[in-house]
Amino acid sequence: MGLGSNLGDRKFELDRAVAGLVATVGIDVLAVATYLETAPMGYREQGPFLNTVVEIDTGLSPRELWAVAENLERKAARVRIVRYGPRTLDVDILLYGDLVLDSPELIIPHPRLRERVFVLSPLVEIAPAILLPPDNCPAHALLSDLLQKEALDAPNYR
Ligand code: PH2
Ligand code: MG
Ligand code: MG
Repeated sequence: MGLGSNLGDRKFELDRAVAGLVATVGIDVLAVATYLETAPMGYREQGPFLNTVVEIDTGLSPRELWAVAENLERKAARVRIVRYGPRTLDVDILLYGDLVLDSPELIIPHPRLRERVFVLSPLVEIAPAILLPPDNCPAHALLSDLLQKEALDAPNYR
């Protein structure tokens, strides 16, 4: 699961979301990555995010899990004015084992997972050898590509 917050007490929001996952019947939390402060991607005119990734074991179906995520967001009284804009809490299903699901409501793996350092970095921290479906691409390889590109794009690069 990918967690993000850039409104209110961001650490409190992530802590509460993790506690909510721990307290959910049918979910075992296996690992929580270090909270990472990240610059906003997509819509830039907003405050920095606190992001993390949580590894869980679950008997819930993807749809049931999605409902849990929605509930956690609702509890955080999520406010979101613009798409990709500021929010108190965002809870995304990043991966569900090796499952590939392409439905109107839910896409797994998360469609923007491979472009996002703020997801790949905590993901690789807790699952260094993870391979992404459907092509078994190593997440750490995607991450180092992105970090290299970022370094080249940086304004102070010469
Ligand atoms: N979430 C977004 C859009 N942009 N940027 C960062 N750094 N972290 C996020 O969690 C994030 C974002 C939409 O979900
Ligand atoms: Mg998101
Ligand atoms: Mg979301």
